[in-house]
Amino acid sequence: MRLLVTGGAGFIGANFVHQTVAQRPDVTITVLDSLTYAGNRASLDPVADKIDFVHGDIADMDLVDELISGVDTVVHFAAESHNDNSLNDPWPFVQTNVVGTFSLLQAVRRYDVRYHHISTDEVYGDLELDDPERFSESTPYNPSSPYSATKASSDLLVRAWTRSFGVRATLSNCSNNYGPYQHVEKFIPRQITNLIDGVRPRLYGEGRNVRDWIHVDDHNSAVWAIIEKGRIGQTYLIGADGEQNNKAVVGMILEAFGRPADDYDAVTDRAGHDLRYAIDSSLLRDELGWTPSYRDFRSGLEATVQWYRDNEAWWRPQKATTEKNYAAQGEATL
Ligand code: NAD
Ligand code: TDX
Repeated sequence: MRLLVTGGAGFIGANFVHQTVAQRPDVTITVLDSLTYAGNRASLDPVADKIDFVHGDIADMDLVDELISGVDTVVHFAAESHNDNSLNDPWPFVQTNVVGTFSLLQAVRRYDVRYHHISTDEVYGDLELDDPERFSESTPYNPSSPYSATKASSDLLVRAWTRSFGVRATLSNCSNNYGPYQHVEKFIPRQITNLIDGVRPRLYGEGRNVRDWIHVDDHNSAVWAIIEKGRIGQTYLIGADGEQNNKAVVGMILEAFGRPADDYDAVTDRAGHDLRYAIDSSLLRDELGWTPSYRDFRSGLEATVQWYRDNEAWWRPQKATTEKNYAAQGEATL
């Protein structure tokens, strides 16, 4: 298989490339990534001699046309991915997530190339803490933030290109990922690297918000199951039954550093902050036989803490700028 991976220098994309190189020697990989602040060439160092890397933008339609004419399959990870940034400056989200996806869809349509679209559970909005229902493939779209609205828009483009033009696409909407190579702007790596620097974790509001955590390797094994066995036109929700509220997660990270569970700062809450995400992944499990490998969140989190301790050279260059941006966006201790 000749595979084009967009966003392969980002968190999930880089882990996908590592997993694919390790497990599928028959796959030839080209990564297309524009190396925004979130993209890092160093994340691909362990596989650098096994892949082709193209530095370019998914919205560059000539480049995308040329690359897609030479592959059988596209997996599309590239995106502007951080909610807080989308509140501060939504334009790059519209450009990359909507226009960039349009550019890829036009090319896969032209060359009849198989396409898998990576999306998020945030397209469904949020749930009450006591709602017995979780998100499923039939939950109506109801995005809250500019980030999730642009991801929802991109999903709808894929569905329309499949129905109207016969594009051979599948979609997946996954819950919150954790693991190695995640940018220090995101919740878990931010708190781990704060603690390495002797700074207290920063919890938005009261920390009641619930996220449904999944290890990045489990997300990526599900993506492969869908590429290989998924039904064309179908959406699959990916999740590993990992609901935790933010306060509990901060408590576990503090514990891994030998600190008391309440040794954090409560800071300004996120505008429009979604309360709870929760995924019902029955379709993926029943139809495609997928199951997650990481079943214990605490031990997966401890391994992630260790990865950031061992790989300071990878994250250090981003840390000061990231914290400066949070301060500039008005984050303050409550
Ligand atoms: P990330 O921000 O870590 O990485 C995004 C990558 O895309 C970076 O390497 C960046 O350089 C690249 N990129 C951005 N704009 C580009 C453009 N115009 N052209 C080419 N490359 C560009 O993001 P991530 O957390 O790895 O997320 C990957 C995908 O998974 C996204 O589509 C995101 O919506 C989705 N997703 C993420 C999560 C999560 O928890 N992180 C959960 C569900 C779905
Ligand atoms: O410092 C922080 N303190 C804090 O309490 C940060 C950065 C976040 N939070 C909270 C906000 C959320 O409730 O932690 C939770 C997780 O925050 P993020 O890591 O920013 O993730 P989230 O907004 O849930 O979105 C993530 O999961 C879905 C990814 O960033 C998205 O790309 C993905 O689609």
